[in-house]
Amino acid sequence: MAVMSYLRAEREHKCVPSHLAAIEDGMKADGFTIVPAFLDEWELDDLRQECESLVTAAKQRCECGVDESEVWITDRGCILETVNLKSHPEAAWSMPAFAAHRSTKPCTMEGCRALLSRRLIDVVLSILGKQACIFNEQYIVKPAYSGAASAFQWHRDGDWLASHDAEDVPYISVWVALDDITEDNGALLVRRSAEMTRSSQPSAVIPAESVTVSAGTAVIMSSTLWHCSLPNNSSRMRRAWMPQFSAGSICSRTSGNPLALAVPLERQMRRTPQGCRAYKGAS
Ligand SMILES: O=C(O)CCC(=O)C(=O)O
Repeated sequence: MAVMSYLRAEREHKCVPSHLAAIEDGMKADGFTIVPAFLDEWELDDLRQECESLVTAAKQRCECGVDESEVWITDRGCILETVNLKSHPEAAWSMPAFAAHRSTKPCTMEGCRALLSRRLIDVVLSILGKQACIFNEQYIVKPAYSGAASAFQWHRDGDWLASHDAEDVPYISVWVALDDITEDNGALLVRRSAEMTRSSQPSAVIPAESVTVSAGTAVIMSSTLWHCSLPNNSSRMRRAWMPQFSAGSICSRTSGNPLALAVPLERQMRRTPQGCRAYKGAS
């Protein structure tokens, strides 16, 4: 497996160019890269706390306070999103509006800081180029003993593009384990393939590999990577954090409007919905 050693540039939390190059090479060769110890202990703790806050808030909203089974989490696909675009539409394209909303309860300033860390931004810009945007962010929470209800079937994250008449913009998912991941609690399975491979079925020829990693490890996946995840059969909740980034805004071919978040990462791209430019190929 393309496990690479990852040494953080001290203090500044920047990735040094050789690490960025190794991450990019892994993406090109296999469609994914594993980055051990991507989060430090403080970020891990901050994101776990934010995850708990989102679980509590979602539980209150669905009025299932007396429901101890946590079936309500699997009923919503085990996904908890950080941003509510219905109440904060401007957070979809404006970095200041996004950061303000993203830092407010049930989210936290510390969680927002982890998302906008120089280290993560450097990795994203090096893979996707200067027009990269945040286009989604979610936690994936598999309750204890949730079995098959918490398994994810084989899919590519970019499968929805065609069904939503969306422009074909490359994007990546930065899946980060918030708990130690085993085959018993919901490991990812991947079928490595070159980043640009677009076969419509998971190839039976390419073996599925399980990704068992420690908390804090990132698995950076291309939107074309076939992957799934196993059920959580353990006695503890299994959590992951997964911000997603696109190489430009992902717009409807019909309306031209962005279909998800399109928050530019580079300061000079942070303008207006129009200023957040559509993807025009590698920058
Ligand atoms: O965390 C998991 O179990 C899988 C998440 C996933 O595959 C996805 O959200 O696309």
